Amino acid sequence: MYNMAAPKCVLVSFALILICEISSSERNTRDFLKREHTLVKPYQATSTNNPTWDFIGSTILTSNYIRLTSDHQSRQGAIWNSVPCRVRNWELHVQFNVHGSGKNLFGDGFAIWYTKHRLQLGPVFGSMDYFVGLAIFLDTYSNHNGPHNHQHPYVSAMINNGSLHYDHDRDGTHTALEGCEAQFRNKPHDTFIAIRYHGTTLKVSLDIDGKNSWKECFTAHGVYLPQGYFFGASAATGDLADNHDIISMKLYEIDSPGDTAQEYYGLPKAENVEPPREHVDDHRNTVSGWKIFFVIILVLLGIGVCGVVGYVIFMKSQENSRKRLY
Ligand SMILES: [Ca+2]
Repeated sequence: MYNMAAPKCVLVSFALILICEISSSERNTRDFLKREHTLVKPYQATSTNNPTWDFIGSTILTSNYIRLTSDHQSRQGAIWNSVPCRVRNWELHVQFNVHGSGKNLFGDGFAIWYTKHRLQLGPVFGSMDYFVGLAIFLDTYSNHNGPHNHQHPYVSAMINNGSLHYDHDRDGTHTALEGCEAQFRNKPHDTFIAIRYHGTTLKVSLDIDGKNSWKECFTAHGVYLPQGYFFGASAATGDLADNHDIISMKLYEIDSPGDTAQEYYGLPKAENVEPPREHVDDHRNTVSGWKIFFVIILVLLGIGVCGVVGYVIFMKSQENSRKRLY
């Protein structure tokens, strides 16, 4: 009996190992790469290789890179995926190259987007302000001399429900979720950024040292992003310029069998945003809050007075009618 069972066990476990190995090798290859959200060479807009991507503004395509802006002033360019992303947990890998002739003066940087709206040029690294979704900024130029607690270039994230303004003059410091310094410009080797969104955790990592390994930039918890938004990348130059090149954008689905997270349908939000620091608008908001309070008190008093006056008039008219009756 035992002699018969033993080879079966070996066979079964051998088959299991085979299945496990096949599925784990699949995980790391193109099965989990979402083709419709991926942009790789060759880039010809007319070719079937990139039918799901649109290019606008100063963007030019070559055989080796997509140039959002060239090293010239006042440019805006962007690329946008035309397929909304239904993947709940994902990781986006972007190979980029920011380079130019400027030694000390260069800018402004570029942004990677996961937003509700797409294909709208604007003032936020070449894309629209008051956006709805997630932005990752790779800001190469410090716009103000205020009390920055970090150097540039600076990588940061911003979550917006459409109500927040990106304050370019202050490098968006009042609306940044998290960030890190990163010297990614004018590198002789390939440079990459990874944006991972799993559950409600957003993690941004960089591979910019030519060591072929990811280094964490930051991790933020309590980040809520709905499905169905679009991936994109945009860049802008102003008085200062740089070449902002995208080499590839690859989206990986990272759902695992144990994931039971509920789908989120609300507006983008981040639970752990630092309270804004020394911002004039906040002061104004508290003042307007008090104003509203006083207005409500005045309205209530007004209603009270009207009520009393009305009651008195009513009683008098009742008295008069009674007098007339008798
Ligand atoms: Ca800046």
